[in-house]
Amino acid sequence: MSNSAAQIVIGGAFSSPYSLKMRAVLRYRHIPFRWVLRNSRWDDIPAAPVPVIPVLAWPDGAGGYADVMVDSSPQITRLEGEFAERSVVPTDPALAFVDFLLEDFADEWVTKAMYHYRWTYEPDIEKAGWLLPLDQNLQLDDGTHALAHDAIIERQVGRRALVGSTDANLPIIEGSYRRVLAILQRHFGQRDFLLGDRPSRVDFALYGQLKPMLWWDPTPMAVAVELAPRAVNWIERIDDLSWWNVDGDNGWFDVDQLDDTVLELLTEAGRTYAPFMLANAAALKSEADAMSCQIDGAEYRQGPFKYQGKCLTWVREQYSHLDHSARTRANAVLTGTGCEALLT
Ligand SMILES: N[C@@H](CCC(=O)N[C@@H](CS)C(=O)NCC(=O)O)C(=O)O
Repeated sequence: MSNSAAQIVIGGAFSSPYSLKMRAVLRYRHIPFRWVLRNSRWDDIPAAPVPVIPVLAWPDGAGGYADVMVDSSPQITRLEGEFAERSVVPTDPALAFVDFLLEDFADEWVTKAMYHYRWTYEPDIEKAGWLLPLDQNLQLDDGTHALAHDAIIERQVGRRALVGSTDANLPIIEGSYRRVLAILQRHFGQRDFLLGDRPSRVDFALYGQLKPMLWWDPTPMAVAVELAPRAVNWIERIDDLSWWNVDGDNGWFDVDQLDDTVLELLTEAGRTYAPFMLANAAALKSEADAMSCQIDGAEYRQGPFKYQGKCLTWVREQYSHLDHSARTRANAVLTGTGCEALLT
């Protein structure tokens, strides 16, 4: 298991929230792995079905790879099936469902703030423009580096509207970021993680999206230091939790005694992510050019996003697998948060 031939390889980038999320999961779980910078000279992982990062690759024992896969949430699920120790999935299926839902909120909604802050304000754009190309090649010559800076800025700024980062949506996205920070500041005044004395899927998903905002991009960093210094410190912890002690399957909170701050996070998901996901699914179904919904009394609008339609299906599938008792307990937590609208 510990020889390098058997190691899972993760292909990612320092600037990629989902890459950092998965690397943190592997570290915490004590799963032997090798990190490679995707598209660098060390990258020997074949093309994945979709050209996104992170890619996880399983060696075939003969110097190649038997399998490659993308998408962090199914990656976590697969690792749960292959490794038993230090699980990130709560043992109670009702709590596991709440965790799955909050993971998706971080992956699919909080990510909008991440992309928005990176590519909206000049200092963030310039920093990312100069640093991101170096992930793939530290020795890029100055001329090529300058061209890469211009090209990546043009491409990424041009994609802002695709994920909803428009001037019209700005108050909604930035307002949500500030509320999430305020909730986490209070939560981490009492606790080390969201759903137990151990981290779960939501901790890693939030970490992935927040890491760029709290540690990298100057504009959202300044907001975070002011509103949520505890969350800024928490990011450092989640990055490498290989030191965190776990006692078997113990350490999860009771789903019917979750902290008020966790309920507030669910309520934040209910007022933003839930209407977004529902309107997105409806727009995909009717093949409309745009989705729009009301968030906080204002109109939120963007083009429909196929992948997020799939995510809603996954959330509903997880819910449909709950037995009667687990469903009743999950419902008791979700009713009144706005998230229950996703499940009907
Ligand atoms: N749903 C995927 C998202 C992965 C993703 O969107 N990765 C981004 C970077 S963080 C990417 O590779 N985008 C492709 C591109 O920018 O060309 C996950 O959960 O891992």
